[in-house]
Amino acid sequence: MSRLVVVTNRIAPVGEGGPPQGGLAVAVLEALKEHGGVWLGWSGKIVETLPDKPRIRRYRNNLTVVELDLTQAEYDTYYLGYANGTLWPAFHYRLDLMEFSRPNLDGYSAVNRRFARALDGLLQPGDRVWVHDYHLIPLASELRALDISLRLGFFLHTPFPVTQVLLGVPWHRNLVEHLTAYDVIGFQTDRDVAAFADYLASEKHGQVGPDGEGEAFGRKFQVQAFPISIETSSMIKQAVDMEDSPQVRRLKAALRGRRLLIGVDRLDYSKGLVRRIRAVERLFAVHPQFRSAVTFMQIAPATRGELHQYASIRSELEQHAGRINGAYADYDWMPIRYISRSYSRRTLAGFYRASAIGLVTPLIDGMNLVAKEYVACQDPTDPGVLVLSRFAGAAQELDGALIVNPYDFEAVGDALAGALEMPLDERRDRHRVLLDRLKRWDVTVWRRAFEAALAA
Ligand code: ADQ
Repeated sequence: MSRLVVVTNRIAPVGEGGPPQGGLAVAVLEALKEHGGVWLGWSGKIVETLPDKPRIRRYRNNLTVVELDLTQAEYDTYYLGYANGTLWPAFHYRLDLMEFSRPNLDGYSAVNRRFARALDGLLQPGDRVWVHDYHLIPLASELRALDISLRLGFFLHTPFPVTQVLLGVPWHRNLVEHLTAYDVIGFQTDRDVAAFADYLASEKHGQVGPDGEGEAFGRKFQVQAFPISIETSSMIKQAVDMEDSPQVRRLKAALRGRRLLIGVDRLDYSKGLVRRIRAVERLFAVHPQFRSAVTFMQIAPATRGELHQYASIRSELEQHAGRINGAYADYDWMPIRYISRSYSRRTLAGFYRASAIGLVTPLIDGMNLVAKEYVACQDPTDPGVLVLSRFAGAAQELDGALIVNPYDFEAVGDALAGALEMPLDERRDRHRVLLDRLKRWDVTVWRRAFEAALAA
C-alpha cells in the first residue's frame, strides 16, 4: 500500500491540542487517519538557529508528523513577504495591495528548497506526495532537482487569477512552470482550471485538453477542479448537540427574541467585510421594519497582523459599525455586534443554527467553507437562508443560496430583507437542495477524488 505524504505550510496541532481549526487541517488529518502517512510542514515556531534535523513525532494509525521551524528571516521573506505579501493579494485580484521584493522571493525559493531536502530523507518508493497551497508552489521542482520521480500532486486553496491579473505578478512564468512539475494540479473550481489553461495558451507555453490533460514546458500533467468540502455529517451532529448548549442559550438570551444575521471570517480584505456591513446599514435604512427586529453579529478574528495591508481593516470596520450603531441603536437594541475573538467549531456550529441568515459575501474566495458549514448546521424543519457572493468558489455548487454581487451592497441589503421575509416552504426547498449536495460531496469524497487522480 502506498503512503500518502502531505505537505502544508503549517501543521495544525494533532491530538492533545484539541480539534484543529480550519478546513485544510481537518481534510488533511482525515486523509491521513484512513491509511496513515506523513504530514510535513512548519511547526509554527520561529527559532534563532535551525535544528540539524526536523522533529519527527509518531502517532497512532501510522501517522508521522514532521515539523520544521523557520528563522525570523525566513518567516519575514517566505511567509509574510512573498506568500502573503505578493501571492495572496495577487491571487485575490488585489494587485494594488501586492508588494514584491527580490529578497522575499529568494526567501520563498530557499524555504521551498529546504522543505524539499527535509522530505528527500523521508520518502520511500511508492509514496504519493500531496502539496497544499500557494506557499509551496516550487516544491515539486525542488524535489525533481533531487531526482525524485514519485507522483506529486498540488492543490491550490485560493483562486487562480485570470491571465491579465497573473501577468502583474513578478516571476509569474516561473510560478506556472513550477506548477507544471506536478503530475496533478488541482484547483477549487472549473473557473480556476479555465484561468490556468488560458494562461498557458495565451502565453504560448502549452495547453490543457478537454479532459484536463495538460502539456507545457516539456511536461505532461493532469489539471482538474476538486471543490473542497466539509465533514458534513459531523458538522450536522455538532450543530444538533450544541442547540441547547450554555453558549447558544446565552446568545439567545442576549438576542431577546430578535433574529440573528451572522458573518464568520478571518479578518481579511478578500472577505468583503466593509461592504457587508454597509449592506446591513442599507437593510436598516430602507427597510425600517427590521430595525430593532434583527441583530447582525460579525465574528472576525485578526490574522496576519504584521502585514500593513491588514492594519487598517479592523479600524475601518469598527468605524462603520460604530457609525451604524450610532445612527440606529436604541436603548434596548444594538444593531451590530462586532467580535474580534475566535470560537471553536462546535460553538460556531451552534451559532450558525441559531441564525436566520448566514452572510458570506467575499469579493473573491477560493471556496469558502463557512458557507458550507452554515448550510450543514441548519435545522431542516426551519432553516436559515444563506446569502452568498457569486465570487466565492462555493457559489458554483451552492446555487440554491441567495446569490449576490457583494460590490452592490445596496442590492445585498435588499436581498437580506428578501431573505428575512422568505416563506418557510421556500427556505426548506432551498436548504434541501444545498444539504443534498453537501452530503454527496463532503470532504472525504473530495480527498478520495484527489487521491484517485494522483494514483492514476
Ligand atoms: P480561509 O480563507 O481561511 O481558507 P474559509 O474556507 O472560510 O476561509 O475558512 C476556513 C475555516 O476556518 C472554516 O472551517 C471556518 O469555520 C474557520 N473559520 C473562519 N473564520 C473563523 C472565525 N472567525 N473563528 C473560528 N473559525 C473560523 C482558504 C481559502 C478558502 C478555502 C479554504 C479551504 O481562502 O477559499 O475555502 O482555504 O480550501
